Amino acid sequence: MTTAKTPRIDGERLLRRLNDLGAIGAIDGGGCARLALTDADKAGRDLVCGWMRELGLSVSIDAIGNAVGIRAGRRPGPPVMAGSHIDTVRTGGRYDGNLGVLAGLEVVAALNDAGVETEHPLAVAFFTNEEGSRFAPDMMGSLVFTGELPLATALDTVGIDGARVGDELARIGYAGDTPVPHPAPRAYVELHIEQGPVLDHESVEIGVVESVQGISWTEIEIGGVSNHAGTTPMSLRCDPGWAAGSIIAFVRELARELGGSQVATVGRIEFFPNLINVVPERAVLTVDLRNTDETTLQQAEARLHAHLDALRAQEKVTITTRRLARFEPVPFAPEMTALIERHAKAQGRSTRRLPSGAGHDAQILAAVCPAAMIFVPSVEGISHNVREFTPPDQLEAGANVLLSVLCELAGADA
Ligand code: HGY
Ligand code: MN
Ligand code: MN
Repeated sequence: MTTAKTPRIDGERLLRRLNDLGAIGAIDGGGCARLALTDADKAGRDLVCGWMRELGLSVSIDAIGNAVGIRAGRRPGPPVMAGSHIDTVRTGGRYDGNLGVLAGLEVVAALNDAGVETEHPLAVAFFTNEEGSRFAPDMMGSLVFTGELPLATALDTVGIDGARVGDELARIGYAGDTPVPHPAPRAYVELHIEQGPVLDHESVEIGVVESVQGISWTEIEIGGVSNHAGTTPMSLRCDPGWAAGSIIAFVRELARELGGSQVATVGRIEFFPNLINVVPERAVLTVDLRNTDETTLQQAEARLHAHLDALRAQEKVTITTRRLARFEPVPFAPEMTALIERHAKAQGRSTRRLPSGAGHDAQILAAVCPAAMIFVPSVEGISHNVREFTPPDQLEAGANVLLSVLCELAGADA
């Protein structure tokens, strides 16, 4: 009987995998573009599922394309799960999501190398379409995994390019046969970059995530009268372009006025016919509102809709809205945040508790099992940008906290 050694994270191996995955859908500036269910996403999925199999995991793909690799424990039963996502935004970095999945695989590799068994099964997962930027809502795969979003609704979702989730999933070969929703994992832990400036500015090594802030995504379509840019007097215009600009300015001012954690973003805007000498007939834009406090987030939504009412009256435009995503703030269980903090401190890491400004699959899993997140710093808080960066030693530090937390939760050999 070989005696188990102490499992160790191999930072070089983790970095190699991050770079190999980052090379798929690589774009100028060192980032990657792997929008959900595109060919690049497929290529990333194929690579990661290959690594899962090389590590001896039994891999299943479910009906929405979530991939789960399981390492058997001494006892059967619900696994302790690590995971995140490998889809990216169009101008993504190498770490958002990818780190949580590949650090989970690195934990498995470390346990394999050390010959360490666990009492409970260990799972590593990546969830479909966490970003939500091609197909809303975000966290789509984990919402279906937990049963919060019906599979049929997800499969019938049409994206910003007119594609349908179910068709794209079949096209890339990831419409799996594992049924959804899944039985709840025993626990879920997600290592992720902070994507904000706090840890980096305060030179703190590990973020203990206490909650994820509320998210409100709305698509706004404004209809007006297309007209000649040169001949139409300003007093006769019914201009969706101007109305869109008014909304953009309004949400910025609203966030400043509400203060605190309130943020507001117009990230996507389209004009039709989008020509220099034509007053637009139609404008479509999205508003992303977030706040750690649900009541204030609802106030922000109400203020936005009141502004739309004023625009309808003033500019005589038609305005319709479509809710793309809505999540209330999610607190993580105190015993899970305490667990993360204890392991990070035991490894001599500086820690700080903080909310997450970004949405994550962990907030969805928290509805069905004890869930937690470990943050590592993002240099200058940059993310959803090819310049996203976390130094290798900080990636390794995060993976080591993940290793010891998972070992405790899964009952690894001492
Ligand atoms: O939008 C978000 O917070 C995440 O990146 N899906
Ligand atoms: Mn992410
Ligand atoms: Mn993201």
